Parts: sequence; C-alpha cells; structure tokens
Amino acid sequence: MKKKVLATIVAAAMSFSLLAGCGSQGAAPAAEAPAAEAPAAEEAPAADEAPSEDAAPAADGDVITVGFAQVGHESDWRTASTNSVQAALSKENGIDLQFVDCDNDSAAQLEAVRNFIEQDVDYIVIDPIVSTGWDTVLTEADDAGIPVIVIDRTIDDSDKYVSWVGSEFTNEGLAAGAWLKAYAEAKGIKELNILEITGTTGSSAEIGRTTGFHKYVDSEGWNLLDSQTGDFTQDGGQKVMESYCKSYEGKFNVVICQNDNEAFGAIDAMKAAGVSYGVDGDVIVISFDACTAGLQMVLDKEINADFQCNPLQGPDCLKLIQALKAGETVEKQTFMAEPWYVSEDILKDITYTNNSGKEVTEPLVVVDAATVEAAY
Ligand code: GYE
Repeated sequence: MKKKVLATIVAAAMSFSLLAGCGSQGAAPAAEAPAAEAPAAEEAPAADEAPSEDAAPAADGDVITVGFAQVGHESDWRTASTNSVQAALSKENGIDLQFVDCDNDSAAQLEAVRNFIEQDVDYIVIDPIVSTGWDTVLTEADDAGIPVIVIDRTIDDSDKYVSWVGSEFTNEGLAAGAWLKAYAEAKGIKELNILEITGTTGSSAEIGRTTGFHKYVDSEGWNLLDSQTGDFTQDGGQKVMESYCKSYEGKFNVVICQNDNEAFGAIDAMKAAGVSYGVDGDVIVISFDACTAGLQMVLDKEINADFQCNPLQGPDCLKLIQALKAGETVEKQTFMAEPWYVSEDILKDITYTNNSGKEVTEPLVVVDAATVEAAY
C-alpha cells in the first residue's frame, strides 16, 4: 500500500536523523501539547467496544483503521488516557479504532500488536506496559509497512516506531526530589526517612520517576527505608503501606507513591494504622498523576504535592495519524506540558537540573477548587 510505504520511508529516515537527538532537547514545543486542563472531548465508548463497520470516511474516501494496544485499566490516569484516545480516534474523525485492553500483561500486549499486523490495520498505537522486549514485533510491523505510534510510556530497545508522545518521567521524579528538599528546608525538617511505593516494575514511568527521585535521595543523603512496587494500583499501594506501617512503625516521615491510586491505598492504610499524614500530620505524602481525585486530596491537604503526568494524548495521536496519512514528516518525540501541584502556599517554585542537564525553575501551583474542577 502506497501510504504505508511512504510512512515507512519517513520513519526510517527519521530513525537516522532524529535518534541521536532523542533527549528532551529534541522535543516539540510544549505549547503543541494539549492543555493540561483540557477535558476529553466527549464521553468515550466502552473500552471493550467491538470495531465498528461504519466510521465516517476521511476526505479522500478512506476509512483509517487503527489498532490501539492499551496497558490496561489499573488507574484513574489510565481511564483518562483511554477516554482521550477513543474520543479522538473516533468514527466522526474517519477512524475505525480497534481497542485492546491488555490488562497489564506484556505477553497479551505483544499478541495484540501481532493481531493488528495480521489484520493489516493502517496504523498501530501502543502504550507499552514495559519498555523492553519490543524489537522483534516492531520489526514485524515495519516489514508489513504499518507505522507504529507510541504514546505515554517509552520503548527503549527499538527505534522502529514513527513517533512517541508522552511525559518526561525522570523530570517528574527530579521535580519531586527538588520539591521535597525545598519543602523540608522551609519547614525546618532536619531528617527525612522515606518509604517509596513504585509503579509497575520495568515500565518507563516507574524507571524515570525512580531514577529522578533517587538522584536527590543520593545527593542529599536521605534515608530511603524501603522501596516496593504497588503496580500502579490502589490495592497494591494499600498492601505495601499496610506492611510498611507494621515494619517501620514510628520511623518514617515521608511516603512517595508513584501514582495517585497508590497514594489513595497508602492513605487508607495509614488511616487504619492510626498514622497521621498530609499537611497537618506526621508523614509527608507525595504523588504523581494529578488526576481529579488526587488533586481533591491535595486541596484537602491529605496529599502534600502531586506531580502531573498528562494522559490526554488522543488529540496528538490523531494529528500524527493525519500528518502521516498526508505524507508529512512528524516529530520523533513530543513531550506533554505538565505543572506541579502543591497543597500549601509556602514555596513559589523549584529549581533543579533536568534530565537534559539544563537548570530550570518551574512554578508550583497551589490547588484550588477550580484546579480540581478542570482536572481529568
Ligand atoms: O502514572 C499511572 C498509570 O504510564 C504514566 O500508568 C503512566 C502511568 C500513570 O497506571 O497512573
């Protein structure tokens, strides 16, 4: 098919020209990312909806077939991501979307992608559960002439995809570290004894957030008491925290959860164990994602700081597919714009060296009712 060959040539050319500049310096301007507050365009169809037969054809008469292998349904963030992609890659936009919820199973995700290749869809969208193990299947997609778009988490062992759009996870972890350092200084807290609940092991979101935050743990000499995975789920966060509350009773004053759902579970466990937390308590709570329920807990002073990760990648995904179909060259990487949210108005901003080695000063946004209202 001509369009596929063209997209493949563009992708192959870009693999050479852009790979060297794969760091965040090569990013498209943040302004091109959808606004953090933009809600999903409309109510998305059910996640398991069967592929439709009646998508409106594009201007040139073609219906574009797209297969989307989504991570699963483990968190509020994931629901927002699914809704965003389904709303953008819609029948109204001339797309026949096949959606597969891979339920956090890497083997199932590889199989879903292979099925898309077998069906000869026009484009494949992948949110990779883990960052490695992709080389063979992406080579198969490439050989079949099907362009692959990666969203959210990254693929780190293959460059055979046309474009990626998502977040700089290491910067999120670095920002959390920079905030904790500045916050402890402002509050006169001398010793930090930290418990960490990580996300799905081997996912780029987990790797980046851990790497970034641990730079501060190491350079500041903080006491990291323990680090265990909660698999990005509320249940996982609760179970890990229940065991932490027993093992480290009275010994910790920070818990860092790598997503909001883990933080909800950890908070439930602390409540049950009689541990006080949040702005007025003994334990500082740090989270990532900044979903509606997470920001509500920042407003309620239960979570001290929440580092946003923007899940609204649907509109970017649609733009990429339309550009590829038109034979245009696309950016190899697009980073989403992401604010950092806090509960108290005591620090205006944080300064840190980001993952590109650049010193940046970024504002801290104090959450109010309008912030919660505008979230996803
Ligand atoms: O933080 C978490 C979700 O990949 C960035 O996955 C995403 C993460 C997000 O389950 O809530």
